[in-house]
Amino acid sequence: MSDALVLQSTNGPVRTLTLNRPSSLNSFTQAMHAELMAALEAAAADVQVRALVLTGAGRGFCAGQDLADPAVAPAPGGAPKDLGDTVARFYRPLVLRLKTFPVPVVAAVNGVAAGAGANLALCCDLVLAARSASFIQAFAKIGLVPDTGGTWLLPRLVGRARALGLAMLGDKLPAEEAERIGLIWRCVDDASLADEAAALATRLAAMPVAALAATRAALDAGPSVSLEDALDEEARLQSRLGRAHDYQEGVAAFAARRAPVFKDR
Ligand code: T3D
Repeated sequence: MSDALVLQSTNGPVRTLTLNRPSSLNSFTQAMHAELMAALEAAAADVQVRALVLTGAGRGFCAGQDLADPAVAPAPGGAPKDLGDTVARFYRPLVLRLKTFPVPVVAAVNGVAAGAGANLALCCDLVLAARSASFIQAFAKIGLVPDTGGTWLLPRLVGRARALGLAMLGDKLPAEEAERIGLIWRCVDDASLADEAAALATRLAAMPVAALAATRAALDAGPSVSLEDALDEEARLQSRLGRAHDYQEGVAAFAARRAPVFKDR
């Protein structure tokens, strides 16, 4: 057993990070935040890494904020903690790190994903979930709003009506239903989750990942920009990508009927 709160492993171009506080369903303490951010920065800086998998140890993916963490837990008789401070110091940078990650990020949701844990998964580019997994916007049950990007992510993913239903009721959404309503990419059998996530990440790693990261950014910006601005941004991105190695390689490989070897990042 490792004491690390975030386990790291590498298989070829795929780095896997595993949240490792299984006894409390991998809920976030400040120490786990620090380890996760350090692991993300290391993966982002390593040019050999071309895809990232984020998963959890044990029977849960992540139960959000550790509600027993003295940094946030209400102390009887004590002054209330400023939760906005925790959000600004830890969850905001985490979301922005994932949303600007240089390579594709796959969430392999192995079990329950609640509160910030649910939205952490939904921040990832492609979300695979085990059939037994579930997603819970647990915030309303403890008098909070969805954070970790939830207010931004949910309506974009499933529309306002479903976003409000999920956020206000805080019900457990089974993985199959999450796939059906478009909250996640796919739900797979529990026994094949790790293999499916590895295969998906390996496939993404062989693709032009710089273009995939730009695709994520453009799609995320899409709903809040005009059609004219979206078209301008597409032109800017094609200008940049069209001058890069991967486009030249992709076209050359197409013409030569061979597999391309992409390397931009
Ligand atoms: O606070 C701020 O800084 C603002 C930011 C907030 C972000 C947030 O994430 S707020 C939302 C926090 N999360 C929750 O409210 C979820 C709380 N957990 C649950 O509702 C349930 O545990 C689950 C539905 C996720 C799973 O239920 P179940 O029955 O499968 O498991 P369990 O028995 O409840 O939990 C197993 C253990 O994990 C248990 O510990 P024990 O009794 O075996 O020693 C439980 O206390 C612990 N655990 C689960 N979630 C948390 C947790 N411990 C600390 N914090 C948790 N969030």
